[in-house]
Amino acid sequence: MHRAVCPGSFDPITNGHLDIIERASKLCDVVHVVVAVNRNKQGMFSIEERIALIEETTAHLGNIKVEPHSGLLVDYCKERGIPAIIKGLRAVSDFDYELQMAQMNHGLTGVETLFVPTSPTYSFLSSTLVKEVASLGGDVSHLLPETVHARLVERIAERRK
Ligand code: COD
Repeated sequence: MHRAVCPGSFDPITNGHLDIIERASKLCDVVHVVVAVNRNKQGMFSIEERIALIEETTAHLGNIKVEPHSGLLVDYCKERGIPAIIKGLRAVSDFDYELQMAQMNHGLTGVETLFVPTSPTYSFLSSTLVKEVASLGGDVSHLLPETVHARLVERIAERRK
């Protein structure tokens, strides 16, 4: 496949995200990692910080383009002629919502969604859970790239001041 999009909030990028991006990068010439901008949701990291962390942790792959996008994901795809979205599926609980989004996106512009089953090591992993556990003092270092873990610990400490 020439190009595909891996979208998400990436607040922050986890080893689960990275696993999907790495696998997508083997299937495509270029993977567009799209950081969705949601003005109604205040994240732990700014969009610029999330992009910097993704760029840093995917630099070794050599075919990743990271961009922010506000608005419909299908518009991002359409404007660039990208035919497919690649998503990770963690569990049956992800499936209902992912299926709805995939069908909606296909109905809107014909863009396809391809699902990659998560590695069992990361099937329970989400950015939300990582932030909660880390905020309460739990060790999440094995679930994040080293640099992301360092930034998360720093950010939690800053917020406590
Ligand atoms: N293992 C495997 N895959 C994972 C894991 C894991 N542990 N964690 C996350 N992923 C993958 C999943 O594919 C997931 O969909 C993706 O990474 C992103 O995860 P998050 O948590 O960073 O991001 P979400 O779920 O908040 O992202 C939702 C989107 C931003 C993709 C979605 O809301 C969207 O497309 N928004 C754009 C606006 C739009 O077009 N809306 C209409 C949709 S029909």
